[in-house]
Amino acid sequence: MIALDERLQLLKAEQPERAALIELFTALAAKAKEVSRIIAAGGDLGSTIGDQNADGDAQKALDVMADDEFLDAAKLSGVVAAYCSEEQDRAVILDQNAPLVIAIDPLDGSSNIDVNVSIGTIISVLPNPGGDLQQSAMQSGDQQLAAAFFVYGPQTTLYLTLGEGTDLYRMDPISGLFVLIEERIEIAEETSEYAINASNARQWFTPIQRYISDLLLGEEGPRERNFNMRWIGSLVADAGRIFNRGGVFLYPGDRRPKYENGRLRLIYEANPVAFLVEQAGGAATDGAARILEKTPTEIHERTALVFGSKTEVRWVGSYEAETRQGLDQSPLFSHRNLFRS
Ligand code: AFP
Repeated sequence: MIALDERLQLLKAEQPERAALIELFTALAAKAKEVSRIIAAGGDLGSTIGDQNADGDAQKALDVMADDEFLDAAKLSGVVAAYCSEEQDRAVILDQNAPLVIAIDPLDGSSNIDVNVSIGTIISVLPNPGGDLQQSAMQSGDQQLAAAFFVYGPQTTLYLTLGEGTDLYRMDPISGLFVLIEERIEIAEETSEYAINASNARQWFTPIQRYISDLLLGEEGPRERNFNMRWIGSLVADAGRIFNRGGVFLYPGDRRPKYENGRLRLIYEANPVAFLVEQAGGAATDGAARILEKTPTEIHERTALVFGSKTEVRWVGSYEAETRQGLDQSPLFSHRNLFRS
């Protein structure tokens, strides 16, 4: 099985115009290997350091360390104009004339650091649009040139797309090399497994409450089959499972203050995951609209996020459509919905 570095060098020879992207992912993968080994060694990585990120989330030691490492990788690559991170209030400007902009969640799943649950790094790569680089990440997800996430778990894995399918690599624990495991992954179109933080049920808006309620009715309900639930609390771990065996992930907006647009960030979480998922034949929306068509206005803006098996994402959209059309009040729709004939 071919190693990532070898595959990237072959691509560089075939498509020299993508040399910058290849330089960047070569540097990022090298750093991810270091971060993976730091995590595996344990230690007091989950302690809060007294600071907060732009959105007021307490920063953990590993959040800051991972951010330092990946910022260093961006600098070393020599191809990044601006570095936009969950851990940085504003974009870090590196080189006005460099071709790429990176948006990153350096350490996703911080609340799982101390309990040995999979965590990860999520990366979006955009073209440098020129002008004010503080605005350079304000591009729709369809403009992405590449997206990736690393999962630091029992295995360290990498899901990567350069726009021609999503490939899965696994890091060899001895050599530290990322080796190609599966090329052009395809996410199952159908699923009977959903992922949502059910403790927020009382906070959900009507469409999600109705959608989940119908799943819980199982074979006695309108879906006429039973469903299973998984929720890891690490986006990258739930996403990796969905790539592997299908499923639908939901982090909807809800009634809690600051959660009207959910918890996840558009630029460095939803957009890269959506690009990877669509490249694998899945779908990603905010419940109704396609994620990759949304135009960001602020680096840390949030979005509701529903992604995974295409058919199930469409089911969620049908419940949203009923509410928009006021049909969810009709007794006719108490046991079926637009998606069912
Ligand atoms: P942390 O990085 O603060 O742990 O948040 C992780 C995350 O952004 C995402 O990875 C999870 O899917 C989601 O939050 C879990 O959110 P809840 O803790 O509200 O379930």
